[in-house]
Amino acid sequence: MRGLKIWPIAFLLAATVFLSFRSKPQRPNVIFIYADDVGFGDLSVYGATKVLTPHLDRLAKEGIRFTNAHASSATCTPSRFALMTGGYPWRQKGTGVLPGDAALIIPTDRLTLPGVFRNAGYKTATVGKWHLGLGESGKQINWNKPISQGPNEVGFDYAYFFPATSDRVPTVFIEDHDVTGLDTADPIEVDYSRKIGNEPTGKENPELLKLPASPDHGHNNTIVNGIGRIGWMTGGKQARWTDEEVAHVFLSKAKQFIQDNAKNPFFLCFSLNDIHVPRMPSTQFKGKSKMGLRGDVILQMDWTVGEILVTLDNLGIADETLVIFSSDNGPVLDDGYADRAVELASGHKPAGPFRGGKYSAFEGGTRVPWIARWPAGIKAGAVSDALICQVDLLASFAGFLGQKPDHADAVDSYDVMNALLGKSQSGREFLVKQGGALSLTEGNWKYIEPREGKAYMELTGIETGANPKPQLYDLSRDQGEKTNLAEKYPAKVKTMAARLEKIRQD
Ligand code: NG6
Ligand code: CA
Repeated sequence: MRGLKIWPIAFLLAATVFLSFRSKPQRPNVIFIYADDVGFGDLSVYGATKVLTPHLDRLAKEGIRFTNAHASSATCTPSRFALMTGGYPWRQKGTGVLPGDAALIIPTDRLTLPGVFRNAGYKTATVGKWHLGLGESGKQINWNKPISQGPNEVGFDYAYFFPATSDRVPTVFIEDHDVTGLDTADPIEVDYSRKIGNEPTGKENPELLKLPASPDHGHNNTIVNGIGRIGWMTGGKQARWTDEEVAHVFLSKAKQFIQDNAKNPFFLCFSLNDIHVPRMPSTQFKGKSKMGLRGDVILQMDWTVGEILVTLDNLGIADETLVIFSSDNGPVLDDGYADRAVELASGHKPAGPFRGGKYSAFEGGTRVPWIARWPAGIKAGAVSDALICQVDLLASFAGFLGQKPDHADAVDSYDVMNALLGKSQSGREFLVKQGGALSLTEGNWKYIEPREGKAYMELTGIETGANPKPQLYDLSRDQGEKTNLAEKYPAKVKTMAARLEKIRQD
């Protein structure tokens, strides 16, 4: 008799232990791989057929793939600002694409995404592109001394990065506060307003270029490694990078950080240079795609992701590591260099089914790939159409790690962790995005506010979404934003315009 009574109790106990083990939020390592300018249609798992991305396809197969995920803006700096701060970038002045000598735009007293992880006892690092400014505002950066403010001052224990974009000077790597490999006898100077020194420029010596600039784009200042850059620099010859090596250098630093922290929780923001211009793949990938240099760097980017996955496998930490892959803005074919991306695309649709691309208020500007894998926490092979945005990572991880940030610390960030982990199909209820004009997405509806300006940028071949009249699209029937319903539904336009205005005032 007694024995029989014990069984249900033992079962209950075992079930409780099992359930509490399952539901107890474990603390995975988190690697956020942030690709540059990769469009919704650039990965085979999102429908690309002219270029294949087997490693990202594997990531999706072993994790969850999102179809309604967004960068907050259609260019890099503002998207990164939102990712880091949990706030819409347009609330703060000076958050547009920064030159290479800009001051740090993230206030050092603000809660940041790496700060959330640091508060939870994680080791944090950023490796790759930075593009959020360095040093104090109003002070010129002295590249030859430790640089006072940067990633380390906004939450990263370790940082290995380049200051802006690979098409902007200075073309050097920085480790924490110092330019790496700098010969102090050859100091670096940088200027964005006028030519300094007497090194050749793309404008004066186009015959020296191995990758010519597209006409009129302006990538024709100082030539480094046979490529004209935006901005002028002198000195630092020994420290200058070789473009063909950038992906490998960043990967080796990312791997090192992972290895060094395999036994403790870590957060790594791995911010790839690929597939931004100048597209200069390593020898390993040159000519390996059928789409020219842009295709080659897609292969290189995919391989990089694969290398991270192999590193996790080798260290035996794949199960307890959440890997997220996304992109900072939509795609562009011609972004300033004559790399034949347009001509060789031959039917490839970098933005997939969406209109516009990088710089645009249409979906192509901000709707980006988003894949997440966490074997211990995400069901493999899921696809989700929950509305999520990179601005949400701050509140989502804060909640997940048991923190409650003040509203002011994460104004626009929502805890959508259940959606991120595939536990719920509903994400945000609404989202404001920036691509020149601001837009408001609410359920199936998207409203783009009126904006004067060019509807089409000839240089990049991109529709900007600018229109002096309001635009309203029903994304459930018209994901390509072809039919403007604003005149048909004036009341809807009115409520959405008013809501956008209210959010702007928040
Ligand atoms: C633009 C550059 C473009 C790219 C972009 C930033 C010109 C004409 N174009 O101003 O080449 O560097 O800035 O890209 O200079 S982003 O991905 O970092 O936002
Ligand atoms: Ca970008």
